[in-house]
Amino acid sequence: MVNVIINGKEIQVPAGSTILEAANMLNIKIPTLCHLDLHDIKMVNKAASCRVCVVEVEGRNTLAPACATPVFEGMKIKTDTKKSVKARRTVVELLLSDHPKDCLICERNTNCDLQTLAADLGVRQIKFEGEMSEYPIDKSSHSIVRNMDKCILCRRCETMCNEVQTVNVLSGVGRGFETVVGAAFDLPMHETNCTFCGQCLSVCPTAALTEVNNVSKVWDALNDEDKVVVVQTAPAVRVALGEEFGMDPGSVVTGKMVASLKNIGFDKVFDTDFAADLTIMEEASEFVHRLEHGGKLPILTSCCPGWVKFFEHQFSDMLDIPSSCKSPHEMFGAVAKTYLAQKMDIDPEKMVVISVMPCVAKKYEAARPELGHGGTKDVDLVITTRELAQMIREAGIDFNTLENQDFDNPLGESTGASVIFGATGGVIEAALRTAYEWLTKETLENVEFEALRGIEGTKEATVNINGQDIKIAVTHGLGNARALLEKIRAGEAEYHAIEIMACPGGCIGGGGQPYHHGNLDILKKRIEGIYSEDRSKTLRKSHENPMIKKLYEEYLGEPYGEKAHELLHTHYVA
Ligand code: HC1
Ligand code: SF4
Repeated sequence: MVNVIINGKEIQVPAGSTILEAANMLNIKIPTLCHLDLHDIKMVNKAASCRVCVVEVEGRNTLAPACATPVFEGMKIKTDTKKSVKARRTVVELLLSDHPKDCLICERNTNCDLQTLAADLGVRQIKFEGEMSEYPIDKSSHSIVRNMDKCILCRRCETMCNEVQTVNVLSGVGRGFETVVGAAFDLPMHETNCTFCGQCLSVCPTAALTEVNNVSKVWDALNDEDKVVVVQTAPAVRVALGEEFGMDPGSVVTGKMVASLKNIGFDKVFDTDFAADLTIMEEASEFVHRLEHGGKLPILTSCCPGWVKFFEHQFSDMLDIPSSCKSPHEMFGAVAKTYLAQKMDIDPEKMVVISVMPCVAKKYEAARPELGHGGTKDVDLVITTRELAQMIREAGIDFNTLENQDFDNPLGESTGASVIFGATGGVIEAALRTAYEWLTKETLENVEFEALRGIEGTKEATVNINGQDIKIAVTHGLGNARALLEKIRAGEAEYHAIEIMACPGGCIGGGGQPYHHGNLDILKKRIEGIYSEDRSKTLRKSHENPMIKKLYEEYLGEPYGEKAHELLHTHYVA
């Protein structure tokens, strides 16, 4: 341990700690901008590029960046001197000299780390004006907008993409004033290996990386009298949307969310959870089929489009192991435009299916050409949790005082198994609840597979089914997924089934969720919200959903049968 004194207060800290870490232990706030320490997912942005966190150290002539300066025995630090505060303000003023001044119309207005810092430091004038960078905005993809004029070169996105996700799309290109963060050869995003996981934009402090905003297109559909506009909401949205309206992370706002969508004017408000139950019917059937017929194992879950794109690029030699199931929201679209359209007696061409998702990759997924039927797309438009919050605000709805409302039927009924899709481990737990009963013909009394839960990077469990040990793995974050898949490719690990989600924490940590600003406790609270919603349900196994049973009876026939294959399954492309 090392003894240091910060602003006159003594503290002992582990050797090797930075000044910033020591100050945090004393609850002394040193402002930061590029720094980001997401301990739980082992991401620390060490760029030390912005110099906002400078402090004075006794015996040193120059200011020291707190995030990158290790403490030493007897070190005396002052974080609040006139010199350090003035230097921080100058750093921000210099950043603003080459930053657009369009805060009022910016995507991140009121939610931007640079804006907050400028306000906190009392920046009241644009002191330095000179050359401004002007880069074309990259709107090439369905998911992500890249606006390098707003980039402050903090490198958080690079660290996230390269070290956590191991996709290696983003890096610093050029030198000096010409430096930008982008893909090799300045390729537009849609031509790169980007998975559209959106984790880069969830850590971007400004609007340099944002989602493609579809809000005005959704309003257009709602205002088109010829269209029947059907909306579905993903499991993870209900435990995060409340944050946009000042509620605690993890608050379960399912009823208010439904009420807000009905107020906005959607013709039908349905639940992706219904389709998650449907996915379990298909995926558990596929698993049982592979198990009983010597099929390829392990089976990999396929509901996460970021993960799907990752394995298509990086593991193209293993495309026969992921489940062929479409993701739940795509299954929903396929069922809505066939079964539901018939039931409502409307032309599927007049139906617009909108998905509210915690994810930006779902936007790209919806545009995949094979995810449609008879020339019409399963899902027409995807908006994120943040975009839904924007719509609620635009409509002038007082979210907090809304009375709870229920989803419409027949595609609004769901079980606890479906809601846990939103947290890492939930998809495989839901599949096990069903596969266990199908294989053993016995009732599963304890439906909670604790070993598969939690924020740990990779989890494992062995479940004995009919005397056979079924080995399960769960991983989240693409770097963890890569490590696991490489072991399988090398024959060093064997499993029967694996769940993989691209985003840390699973969908609750999706790139379209309310910004966590570096506080991963928020993700843990959302996970708690997910499991509390599961516990509150009477039915907790997908195969018990009465509306799902009815769908098979009235329309689909057998799970994993011919009609189901036609509508609910897909294929992958290298
Ligand atoms: Fe997800 Fe899924 S769980 S992928 O994270 O399988 O986005 O919430 O909607 O489709 O159900 C996302 C969440 C979501 C699908 C489901
Ligand atoms: Fe990398 Fe994901 Fe961002 Fe694409 S979306 S650049 S894969 S972090």
